[in-house]
Amino acid sequence: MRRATATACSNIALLKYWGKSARGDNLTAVPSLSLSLDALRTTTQVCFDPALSEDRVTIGGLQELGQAKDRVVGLLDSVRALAGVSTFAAVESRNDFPTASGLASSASGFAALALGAQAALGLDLPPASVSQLARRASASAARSVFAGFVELLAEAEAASPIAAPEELDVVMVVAVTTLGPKATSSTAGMLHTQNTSPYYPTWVREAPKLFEQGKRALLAQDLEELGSVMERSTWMMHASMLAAEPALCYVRDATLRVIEAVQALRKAGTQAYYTMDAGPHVKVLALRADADPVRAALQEIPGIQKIILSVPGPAAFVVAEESGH
Ligand code: 2P0
Repeated sequence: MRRATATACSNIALLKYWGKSARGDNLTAVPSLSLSLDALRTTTQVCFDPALSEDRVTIGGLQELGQAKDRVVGLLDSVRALAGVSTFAAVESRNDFPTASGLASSASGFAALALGAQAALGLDLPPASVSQLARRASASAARSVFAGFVELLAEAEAASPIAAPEELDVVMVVAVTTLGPKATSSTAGMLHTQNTSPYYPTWVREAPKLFEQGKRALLAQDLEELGSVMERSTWMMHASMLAAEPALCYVRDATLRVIEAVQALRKAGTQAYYTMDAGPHVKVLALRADADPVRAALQEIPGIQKIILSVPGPAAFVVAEESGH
């Protein structure tokens, strides 16, 4: 029996990825830049056990079957091929935040799985190789292998870190608007956008410019410029979905109320900027010193279930490794 446990933080894209490359292999069509979040973590134990007759997968104690399980098995197969073994594994994964609801649980989940699975088989792969394994399962997971601010270039095999967590003294204030799983997964939503939205080619043309502009702002520690580019990246991505047939709209009324509150904060002199992913929640980037007033402004909004505050997070890490009987 060979077992390892790994933890990875979720990440939120400041400059978004939406769409796959025509080259296949789950390569992304556009570059993205993310922030790993300390407060949103997945911990995954992978146990390769000769007594098993198939892979077993649980998330939060519930057994996964069908497509969700197949994605995990695909990653396990890649790791088994690298290690030259055929032993089945039991995978137990836990999130400390809502699963599959637009809080990037697939990012932290597949990063923790990739790191844990290869550690269990004693591969000791470099982070770039772990990132590549994670990306092939879920592109945003490539970024969760690394700490702080991370880029995944268009059609890149792996992500890479571009700035340490302390580069900007920021906090992400996550306003959770609804609990429960989302209606359309990211994978399905982006394929639908790609196949039916006349705005999608424009998104693919514009996203790299936003990426360059946002990355420059980050490296210049210019939060105002980074925040403004982040909001444009969010809206351009959502515009491409809204123009799909039928329209794909993740935004809800509570989402818009949070955006208005952030705009009001800004008008009153607080640096705060919003972003949304494939879900109704709003993530607000602000200076760490303003975390409490931003939280106070958001938690009174009708429809807000919960506020999660997070500072920039560390790289994925192995918690425990064990081999024996
Ligand atoms: C991102 N999202 O850059 C974008 C912004 C959601 C909106 O990456 O199909 O779960 O598994 O590669 O990585 C969510 O998509 O999709 C995502 P797959 P993934 O964070």
